[in-house]
Amino acid sequence: MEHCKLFLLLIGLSCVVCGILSDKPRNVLLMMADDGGFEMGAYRNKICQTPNLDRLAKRSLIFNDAFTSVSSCSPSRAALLTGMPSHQNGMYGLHQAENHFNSFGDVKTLPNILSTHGVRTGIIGKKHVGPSSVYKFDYEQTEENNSIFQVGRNITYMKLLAREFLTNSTEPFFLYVAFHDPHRCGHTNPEYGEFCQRFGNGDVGMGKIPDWQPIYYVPEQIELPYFIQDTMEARRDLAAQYTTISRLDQGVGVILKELEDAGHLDDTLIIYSSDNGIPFPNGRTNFYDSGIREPMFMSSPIHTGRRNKVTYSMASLLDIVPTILDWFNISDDVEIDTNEILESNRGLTGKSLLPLLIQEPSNYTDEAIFASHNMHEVTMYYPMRAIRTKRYKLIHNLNYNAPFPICMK
Ligand SMILES: [Ca+2]
Repeated sequence: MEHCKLFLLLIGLSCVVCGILSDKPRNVLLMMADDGGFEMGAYRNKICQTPNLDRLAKRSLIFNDAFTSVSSCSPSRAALLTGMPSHQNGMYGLHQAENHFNSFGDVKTLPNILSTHGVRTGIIGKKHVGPSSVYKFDYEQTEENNSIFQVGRNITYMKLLAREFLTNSTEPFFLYVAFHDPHRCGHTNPEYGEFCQRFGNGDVGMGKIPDWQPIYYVPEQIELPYFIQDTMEARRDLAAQYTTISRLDQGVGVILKELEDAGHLDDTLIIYSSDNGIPFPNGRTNFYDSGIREPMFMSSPIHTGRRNKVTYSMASLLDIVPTILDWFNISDDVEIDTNEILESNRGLTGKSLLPLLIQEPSNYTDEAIFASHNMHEVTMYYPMRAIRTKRYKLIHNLNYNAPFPICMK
């Protein structure tokens, strides 16, 4: 009889384990900042107030050495969504307007792969990649059918869109929330301030975003990054950027609240990162660490053992596709480890990061990240390749006699 009880208990336990590991629906929420950096408490910035990001960090594995493979918006997002660097997916520069870059028409992308496996896909915010048939989401609320200010910076509107997507999802989902904050906007909309820090703040003519309580800073308060010159102009810029980060931070908070209210906080892998370095000299469009190192949190409802811990493993945004495919247990669509770049079976070069949620590697000597940059704006041709290990950094400037173009937007 005792044996029988033990047997039933074991069956029961194994079913519980099965239930946790495979039967429960699995979803993904990927949140990306636009030109965001390490201006948050979780990365030891003591001035910039980011309680929502800090709370997410506490339930996440925190990456110390995460890097983008290209420090430019469209190329970075194309690499993020294909798992392939620029020269493999074809997005050599910015997508919009006269720049007009697109990925190859036969590239397999995360939303298209997931759709064929019964995962509902959604994007809210800045898309900035094409062609649309290659990056096809089931639910799209982007700059292509909205104002980018509304879908990328109005966190109340973004919240309602997220609610619409989440309440209409009966199958597993992948929701990509691409904030436009804290990108600069002074070149297009100077009335909102250099970082759009006045958009929706309730002042006359600025409108009011109900879910945002702006936090203001004085230039003397700012914690200057090591690579930015200490001038009053730079401090004013950073003070404006910090205020915009309070909108990003509270946006992360309301999106996570929507996820929780929809009942999906405990079955969703949550990833937060940024597409490229902050928009300052030595930041965006550079391959120095200040241009390619990114914040990254990964929060799993299943792997909870390393929450609020730091990983020093080298990670790349190229690892996001393999990680999400691993999470959904999809492995048959994309060939791994091939250097072929001319055929439609271009392979993924990244790796799943899920094992890091369980255990830190015993050594990092084999780890490296790679970067490939050609342009930002179409007039900014300056090709670079880079390899970064724990110990060494190599940037190969292929056309080193050319002047280094400075990004104006
Ligand atoms: Ca960007």
